[in-house]
Amino acid sequence: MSLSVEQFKKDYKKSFETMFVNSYDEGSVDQQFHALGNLVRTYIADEWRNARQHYIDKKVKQVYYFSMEFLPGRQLKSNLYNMGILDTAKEGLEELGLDFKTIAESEVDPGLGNGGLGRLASCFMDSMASLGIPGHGSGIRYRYGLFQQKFIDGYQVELPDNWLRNGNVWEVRNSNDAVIVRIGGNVWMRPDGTGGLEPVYENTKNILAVPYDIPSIGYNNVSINTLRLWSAELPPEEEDKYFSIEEAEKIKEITEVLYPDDSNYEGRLLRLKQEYFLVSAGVQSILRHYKKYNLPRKNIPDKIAIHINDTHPALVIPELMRILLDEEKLSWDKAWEITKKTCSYTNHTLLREAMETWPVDMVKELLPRMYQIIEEINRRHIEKKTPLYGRRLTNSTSIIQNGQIHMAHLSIIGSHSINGVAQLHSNLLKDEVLADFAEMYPYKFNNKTNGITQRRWLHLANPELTELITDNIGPEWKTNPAELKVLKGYEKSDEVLERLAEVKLHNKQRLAAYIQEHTGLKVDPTALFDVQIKRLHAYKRQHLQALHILDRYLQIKENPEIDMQPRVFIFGAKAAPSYLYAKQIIKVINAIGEVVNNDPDVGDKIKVVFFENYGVSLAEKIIPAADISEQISLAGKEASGTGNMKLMLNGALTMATLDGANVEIRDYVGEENMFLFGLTTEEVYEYYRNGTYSSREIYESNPRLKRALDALVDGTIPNIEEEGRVLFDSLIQYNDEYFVLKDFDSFIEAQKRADELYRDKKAWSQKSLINIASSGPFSADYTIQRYADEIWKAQPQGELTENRVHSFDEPI
Ligand code: 26V
Repeated sequence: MSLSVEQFKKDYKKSFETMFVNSYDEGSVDQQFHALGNLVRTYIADEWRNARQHYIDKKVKQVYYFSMEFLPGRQLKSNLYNMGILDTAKEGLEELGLDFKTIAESEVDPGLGNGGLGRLASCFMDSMASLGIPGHGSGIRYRYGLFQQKFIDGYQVELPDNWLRNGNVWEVRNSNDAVIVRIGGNVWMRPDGTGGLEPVYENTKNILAVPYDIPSIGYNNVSINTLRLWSAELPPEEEDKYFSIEEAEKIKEITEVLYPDDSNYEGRLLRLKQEYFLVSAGVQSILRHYKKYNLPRKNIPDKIAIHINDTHPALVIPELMRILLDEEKLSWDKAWEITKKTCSYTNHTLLREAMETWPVDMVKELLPRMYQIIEEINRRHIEKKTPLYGRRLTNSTSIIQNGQIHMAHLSIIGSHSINGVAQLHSNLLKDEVLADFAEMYPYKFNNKTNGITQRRWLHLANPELTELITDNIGPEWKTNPAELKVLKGYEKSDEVLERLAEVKLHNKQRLAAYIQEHTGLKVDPTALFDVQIKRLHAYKRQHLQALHILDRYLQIKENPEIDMQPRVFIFGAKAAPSYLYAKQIIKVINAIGEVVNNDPDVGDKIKVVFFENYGVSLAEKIIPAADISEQISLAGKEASGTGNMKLMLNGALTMATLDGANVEIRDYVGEENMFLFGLTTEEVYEYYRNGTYSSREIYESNPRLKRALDALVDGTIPNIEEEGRVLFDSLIQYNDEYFVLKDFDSFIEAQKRADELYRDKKAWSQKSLINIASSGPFSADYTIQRYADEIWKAQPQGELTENRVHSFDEPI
């Protein structure tokens, strides 16, 4: 939008004064933030309404992205930026004597997700709006987000995340669109008088699902989509039925808190309630909206695409069937055809323990009608497939096995597409984990490599680098990310390389100041910043990095005069509260930090910083300052990774195994511009097959590694008697599930190459430049374009995107 600074100032004052009945210069920072957020809302109100109306008028196909998690990050800056008025607002506020930075940082960061899966959903929201694709999010408005992490004595402690304390300026409560979700009770079928059957529900619990709508504003266009988050409430007409407060509390409990585990599936009743609550509210609301199109029901798949983000919302499939059968009175075959054509599913994990299954008894009791429908889907699957594929394949693909409902099986059978999130991951799904399904439904399997929004992760997080790029190659890359490759032409320009090094140094200085302010630790901004930021999990191998640090420390102790490239090891990671081993790794790393940070022999050679409460906002500060990006999971375990893409985009060099999207990063950037090490997926699978791995043998034959491992248990690092021992035993006694010992030598060797390269400032900057220049293909805009073309068949809305400067050519 076009807006003068003068007009903005006038509008801001008015917004503040009507909201707080006070002069604009007398408010708190929080009030300033709310006045500004409110103003943004009024600015976009018409466009938001227009976009919604446009979709209805033109009867366009709309995408609904169902996800139990969204991690949008702070939205003020990103909204202003996408609207094209960020600089105007900054200038206006400054002229009013207000500090934009302070205001922006006062915004809470909604932690409605665990990690990669939730952040991906939010990057996708940004890309859908920016491409003008009618695509909405459907999620849960958790009263409490992911816990706030603190360290006490080096141990993780979890505190509740009361993110709604001061309200949420971006949301609109749409009570008009509330729907009822029924759980529990009994259901039986009776003749409906027209020759069919209808379900009769008895003693159900009725829950009011109230949507809170948040705008998702496109970049440089007038396309505004909706993130609809559902909240559970007591239905007003039933208030007197729930005579006890506990009953009422039980209802609200459904949307009370996000489950903080992202790897270990646990069949908790409340989680199942959450999943059905999201699904039922979302599907009802979509079909209600569809009625506005006045089209026959058979056209649903032409106008609606429902995407299932991992299996968590897989009940979409039986819920859509329920409505089509019970309420719309369609035949099974017609309903099934519509459901399959409407739904698509993304798998996000290769870990067996993260695959969702629900006990039959639990589903029967909580969701009796869902169970009947799932059972019938399963029965028909077996009936139809047995003659075609035989018993073995039919059994292994069936939805109900040994009293458990396999949600991935339901998702594949009930949708027309299943994709993985990086090429390697998609191949492993097809060839290993879900091979039986791939044999039955080869046409359903496809890959959609993840992507990230460069707007948040570069334009906004790293304005200096953004300026450098634009100064040299012009602004075209901002709307056409493949254009970033033009930067490669500057590989030999001393001027550009020096400026790039300077920008990195500035970002590191800012991060160093932040570290000092928040941890009291002083770090040298000219040291190499080595960054590992992601959830804490054994397969991600933060403990491999811990052993690396110990190895360096022991070298220094042996020879305090040693010439060693100074490094700052930076970690950010939350462990699931119930994941004891992950918490023990946190304690061990903190304990190592305590020793090395305070040992005068070490000085600046090693510093260890473990940030508390890692999340989107911290990532925005750390990523622009990274020299090395640690992507060191055991090959074959990380589905994709997206932090790897963000760090590369900001000029970090990747230290990586050939896992997830690292493989594609290698393909684009070239292996000479990163540090590869470790076992390949094939080698890992080979070990699984022949069972010959012996970590003890490695321990006993590798004195350098032995020394680092022994330091966990010999008192070198105090205060980890228990944690050090657990870690040690897991790696030696219990044969090192994630092959940490096997990869240690090649990791250390790759780190040495990094040190050597870092000494040659120019060579490092060259590689950094090539990394930035090669990261265009990882724009989520491309990923979304592929989802839209190949899975959803959804069209960008030209009328809403005419401001756009460029079309999105595919990267080569
Ligand atoms: C799993 C579970 C398991 C049951 C309990 C609750 C719960 C909650 C979340 C999850 C999600 C696990 C899957 C996940 O986050 N995968 C990550 O997805 C990223 C985006 O595709 C990808 O980059 C990461 O490699 C992958 O680990």
